[in-house]
Amino acid sequence: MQDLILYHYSMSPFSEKIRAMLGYSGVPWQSITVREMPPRKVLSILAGGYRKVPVAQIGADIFCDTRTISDELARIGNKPELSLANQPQDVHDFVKKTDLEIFFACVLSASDKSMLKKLVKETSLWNTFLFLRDRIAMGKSSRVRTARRPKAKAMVLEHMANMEQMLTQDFLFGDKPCIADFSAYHGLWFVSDLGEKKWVEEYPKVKAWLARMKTFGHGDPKTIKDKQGLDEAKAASPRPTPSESTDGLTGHQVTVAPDDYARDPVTGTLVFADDQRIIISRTHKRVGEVHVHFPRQGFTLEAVNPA
Ligand SMILES: N[C@@H](CCC(=O)N[C@@H](CS)C(=O)NCC(=O)O)C(=O)O
Repeated sequence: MQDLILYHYSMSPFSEKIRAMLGYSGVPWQSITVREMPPRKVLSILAGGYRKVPVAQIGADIFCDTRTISDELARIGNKPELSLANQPQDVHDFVKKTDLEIFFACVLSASDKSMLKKLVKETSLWNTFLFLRDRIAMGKSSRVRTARRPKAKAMVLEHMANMEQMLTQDFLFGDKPCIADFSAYHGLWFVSDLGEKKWVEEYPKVKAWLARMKTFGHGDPKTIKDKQGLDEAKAASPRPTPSESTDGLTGHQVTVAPDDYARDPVTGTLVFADDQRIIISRTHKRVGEVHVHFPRQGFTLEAVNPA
């Protein structure tokens, strides 16, 4: 089996969530850095216009959203605690809130002039202008209601206070980490590391937990070029689907899109859908056929030409 390829960029919190899971699981990986905003040619070939990051690839299977990527890491690394599917309801509730409401609160409250300066330093002034323009446009088409900055900061502090109560053991739901720890980690990483906010100082257990999460590192990725990712997809065939798909749209042209923000649709032929996963087949002359995987929850699935 080919090593997993992660398409990501350094300042992306959801990418950091997966990088930390890769460190924790010890799954070998290859790294392809993408721009902070579209156009991202390699991802438009492989994932057909899905515009969120990160995206992962194993051969001719492409995984969109950190939920499908973490399912793969759980399977390959034999770490079932990384899959949401194996978790009790309280973990589901925590992850849902943390990956959306709290993520936005972290980003809004910690993004300031010094963060923009970092982006200018890491990329360029022009890139930073394009980034801001892109995110403003993305915000306009978003269906997520976000808090204003002072409220966002209050939400982050309340979240930390809640975590401080939860941390009676080394990790949020026990003595070893699970998907909830990684969901909580990436937002606070953004606030504390990129945003350099000292808010965690008031919460000693959260501070110690954050340090513990960082010890997982990112593993030892091999940096490769876009071309290698595309060549790997071309050389492989999509793996068999998990079971027979019984969804009525199977075999039809469909669009799949996130239902919250960055809702750009991806078109393909539905090959599998159940209550956990959607898989569509897409063909591109550069790579041949690929299967693109999405979580079922949080995505719309529609026929292209409904009867
Ligand atoms: N639900 C998605 C969220 C991913 C997400 O929002 N990623 C951010 C970067 S951290 C993004 O894609 N922003 C827009 C972009 O980079 O084009 C997941 O779990 O992967």
